[in-house]
Amino acid sequence: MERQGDFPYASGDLSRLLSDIGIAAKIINHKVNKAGLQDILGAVGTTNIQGETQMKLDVFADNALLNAVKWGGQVCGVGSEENEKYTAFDSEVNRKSKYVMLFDPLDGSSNIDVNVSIGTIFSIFRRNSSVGDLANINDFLQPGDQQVAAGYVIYGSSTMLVYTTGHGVNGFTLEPSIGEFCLSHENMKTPEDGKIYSINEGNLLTCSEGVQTYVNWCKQTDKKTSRPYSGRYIGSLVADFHRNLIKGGIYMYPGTTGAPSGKLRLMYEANPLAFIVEQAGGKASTGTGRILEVKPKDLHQRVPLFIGSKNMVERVEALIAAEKANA
Ligand code: P6P
Repeated sequence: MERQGDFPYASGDLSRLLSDIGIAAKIINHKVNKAGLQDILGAVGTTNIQGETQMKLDVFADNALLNAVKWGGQVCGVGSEENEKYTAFDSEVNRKSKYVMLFDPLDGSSNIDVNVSIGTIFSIFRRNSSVGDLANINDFLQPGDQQVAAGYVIYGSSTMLVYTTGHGVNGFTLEPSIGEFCLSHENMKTPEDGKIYSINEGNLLTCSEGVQTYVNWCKQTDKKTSRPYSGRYIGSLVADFHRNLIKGGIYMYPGTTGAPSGKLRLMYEANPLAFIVEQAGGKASTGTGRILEVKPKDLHQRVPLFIGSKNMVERVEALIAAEKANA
């Protein structure tokens, strides 16, 4: 609310949309936190005493987000990792709204069973189609530098909502006793350098030479200095990203010989985190270009991702460029 003044033409719609997302985050958090009790409360796929079917948590999270922003009335449509097609909301209120949202409702959900932190990632664009019309695919397939807001929720030792509207990054921690997100990390900045590299080294030999050179450089023991870098890889993008954002570091999911575009999705993983990291002074690259300038062709397209401390991303970009020059 305080930052609304940053937007001369703000009518409060974006503030209300962010508040709707906060409501969904609280609903998801409540469910995720008792995931371990799922067996006691009815295994996924069974019906509980109300006759409701126990659904997979990522489907639950998808429904929670979709319904929160649909009934909040601030978006005309959503694109989700969970659904092949985008959803255009056909009510009079939704058709008159000016935003669309894309999201990964519960990234890293395979980690729920082992109690590892997971997250929700969201990205908000101004619609291209006319107010009053149904949303169409062109409202969604916009380059990341057109985002008006982006953020994530991390369900970890505490539950945090971190987002940007293009005027810096702020982190809010859920205070369960009052059920509100309280500002806990104002104007977050990521260190220009760090000592943490995050990559699935099981894929390393299928990555480009430039990436292999960078990772081996991180691991080399230099007699004159202490242990150079630490490898930290949780296997949950939001958790790895959040740690590196605060401590400094680089997260890499490069292309491989088997998957040249890597694994992560542009529209609802790379773009929102790239907007956040740039606003925090970091960098986000495909390895050869800025993530936020990638022209999307498909709602679910994948993209190689190198994201985090500016100097670390620039170093791996230089090694990739050198490899290409020598090729
Ligand atoms: P891998 C989770 O499935 C995810 O999308 C990210 O959260 C995570 O960083 C990555 O995939 C892990 O992938 O191939 O290393 O298991």
